[in-house]
Parts: sequence; structure tokens; C-alpha cells
Amino acid sequence: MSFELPPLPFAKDALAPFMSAETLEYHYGKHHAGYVRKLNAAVEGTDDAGKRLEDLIRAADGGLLNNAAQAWNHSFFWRCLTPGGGGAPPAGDVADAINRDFGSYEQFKSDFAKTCAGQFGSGWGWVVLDGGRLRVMSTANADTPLRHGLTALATVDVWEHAYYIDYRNARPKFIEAIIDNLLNWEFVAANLRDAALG
Ligand code: MN3
Repeated sequence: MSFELPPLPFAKDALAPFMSAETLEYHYGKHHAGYVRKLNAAVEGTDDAGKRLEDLIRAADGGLLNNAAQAWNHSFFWRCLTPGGGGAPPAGDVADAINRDFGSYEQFKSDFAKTCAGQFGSGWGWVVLDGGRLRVMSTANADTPLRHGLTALATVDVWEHAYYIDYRNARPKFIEAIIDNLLNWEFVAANLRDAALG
């Protein structure tokens, strides 16, 4: 296996009731694992097998790109979640950047939730660093900020498989639950620091 399915950074039942163990059994154990399996099948015996996943995503296209990007997006997504997370970020660089670029945490939350909910069909909502400023955006299907020269700081998976077990069709409720209860601000802060260091 060239590319590995990273272990979840929390126990499968640690995010309940906001994200159930059953959702993680399917979302991580079937969907994410499936993208990694298909990616490995596609690169087996090729030069791509030895590449860094990020480099592969920047250069790939077609089905290879879709599986590589989904592998990366999901690994990133799990790290954006933590039990006891969410709500306004603690005082520090992330809180300062949110106030600078959105005016307030409440405005940020509203913009991020709307952007995530408004993605038509499958995709991802993102907080990205774009020219030194934070902004929110969404991408369709497997598309990822890496492909647009942007640095991802946080994401919410808004494919139906992310929320259908726990929230049925209520995508906005799922998004609000993540933003209020699970968002891992320490991981966001680390991403912002890494970007500043280049
Ligand atoms: Mn997913």
C-alpha cells in the first residue's frame, strides 16, 4: 500500500451525539477507506506511488485526482473535529484573524454555515487562507483548495454520507452542530501557524 488510511484522531464514539459512531463506521470505515483503496489501486506500479499525496493532487486529473483529493480531504476533515470543540475560538491568532477578516465570530459563523449549506450537491465547505486573509468557500465533489493555490484551515464535509445517518436531510443542522460543538480550533491555529512559516 502506497497511501495509508490514517487512524482517526479520536475514538469512534467520542463525537456523539453530534457525530455518531455509526456515521464514523461508514464515513471513515467505508467511504474514506474506499477512496484510499481506489487511490492505491490506481497508482500501483506507477511513478505516482512514491509521491507525496499533496504533490499528486496538484498534478493529477480524472479518477486518480478524485480519489487522491478525497483521501486528503477526509484525513484533513477528521483533524478539524474534536470532542468539546466548536464555539468561538480562544483568544489568539485565529480569533484575531476572524475579527479582522469577518468583523466578528458571529459573522464568521453565519458566513461559514451559509457557504457550507449552500454548496449545491456533494462537496466541501472550507475556511482558507487567501493572500494572507481568511475567507470561506465551497468546492464541488472532490475539489480541494490545494488545486486553487489556497491553504486550507478548516473544512466541513457536506456530502450526504456525512450527515444522513444522524441528521437525515437536515444539512444545516449538521453544519451548525459541527461549528458549535466539534470544530478543532487548535488544529486551525496550527494550520495558520504553518502557513505563516511558509
Ligand atoms: Mn465524506
